[in-house]
Amino acid sequence: MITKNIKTVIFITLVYLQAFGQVQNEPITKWFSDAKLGMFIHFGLYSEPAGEWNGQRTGRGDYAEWLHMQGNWPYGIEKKEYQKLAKTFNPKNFNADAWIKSAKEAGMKYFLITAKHHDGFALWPSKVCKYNVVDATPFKRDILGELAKACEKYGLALGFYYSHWQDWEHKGGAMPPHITVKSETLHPIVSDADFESYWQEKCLPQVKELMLNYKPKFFWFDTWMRSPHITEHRVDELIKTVKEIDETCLVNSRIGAHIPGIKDKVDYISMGDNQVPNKGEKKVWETSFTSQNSWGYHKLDFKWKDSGEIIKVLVQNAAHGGNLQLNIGPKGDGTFPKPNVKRLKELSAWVAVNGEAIYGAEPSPVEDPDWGYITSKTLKNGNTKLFLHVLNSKPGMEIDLKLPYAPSTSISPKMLETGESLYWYPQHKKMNIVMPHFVVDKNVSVIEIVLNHNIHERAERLKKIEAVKFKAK
Ligand code: FHN
Repeated sequence: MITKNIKTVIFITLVYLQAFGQVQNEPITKWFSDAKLGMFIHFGLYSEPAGEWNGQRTGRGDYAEWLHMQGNWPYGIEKKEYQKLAKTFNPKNFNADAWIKSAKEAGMKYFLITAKHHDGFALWPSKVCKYNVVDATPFKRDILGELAKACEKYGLALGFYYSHWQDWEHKGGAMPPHITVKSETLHPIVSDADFESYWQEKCLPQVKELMLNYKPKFFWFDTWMRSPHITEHRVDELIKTVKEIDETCLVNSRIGAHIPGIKDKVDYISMGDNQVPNKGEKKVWETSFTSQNSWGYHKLDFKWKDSGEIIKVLVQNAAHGGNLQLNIGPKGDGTFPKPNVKRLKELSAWVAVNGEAIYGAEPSPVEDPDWGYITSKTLKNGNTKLFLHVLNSKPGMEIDLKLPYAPSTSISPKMLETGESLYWYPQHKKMNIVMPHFVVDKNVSVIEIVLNHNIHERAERLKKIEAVKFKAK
């Protein structure tokens, strides 16, 4: 009887919330914009040769995942030769649980993997094409299936990168947009009829298969320049394929980066590779950021970014309303390269004490200061908490926080990590704050300030007053 009553109360509450908009109004992108940090993985046949072919480094751009086209530069590797990699692809130490656990520990809220990259090879047992991990390799395990289970276990949202434009396996898939050697064009553009056959026979059915088999929360499609094949009609068709199965599954803007108005068609915006903008977008957005120069693991690429740089990009994006998707290229045996293991641990240490300043945070109406970035949160009582992310802090250094109005003297800034209260003094429309004498974090130290009002509302009001004054003049 009691259980029945509880069920009825829950049902009525849900109906009420639906009817009055609280559930309905929550955008489908809310989880994504709250998340702020995700893991991106480039893993495939190219992970074993890792940027080297017959003792030679990959040409141009140093992208290990481009080996098929950039090994034996500029000619690329013959299809038959490249595809032989499948016969020995056997990442024996691949452990989905370990990957997702380390993403979780590093503070990542979602996980994105190359289900199919440009080489056309699928990391799941696709019924659409035998060029996949179960049918074509000795490994014979459903990598995506294992990862999907681990994501569920650790509570991470799962997403798939799917190369819908470039596909070097299917005869109709788009080929690299270049190159003329001794007046011969290496990859003549595929005809629209051939591309259409790829689109109908492989791309759309595989995306459907991914949707039905693994129920991803988002897709990351990849174009980065004008393409005659990726027309508005095809973009609409692809979006429809996803949304017909789950309308809450998110789709990114690089599904058709060159199409005018693309941002209005999609759920979130993907920046260019490693692009960290100085201001936000109207929609939620993300930067995909490499750990090395290459996306896939490259054994000769030593340009590893340090964790300080990664954390700075994380806070810069958060302050502008965007996410950071940190890319990792696992090695051919299925393990993460040592520099990644180290950086994930460092990231984990930073978010463990400063996560509050990132997750679910919003930009503040204060413009970027010269010492770092600012995020904000609205507290339950409507007041604002500001988080000041101070880069490269020095002992006793003074920073100033410019406010849209004179600061109230009851404000008390504190270090988020240690709880130390900081000395500060008001000036006209600004607070001067003195940093601790012991540096809290050499990369990004965070100060929290609880305001006794809502800064967004106040800034809005002031803007309106200014506008009225301006009109009156
Ligand atoms: O060509 C790909 C590249 O290999 C990688 O996947 C990146 C990720 O953003 N996207 C393309 C280049 O922009």
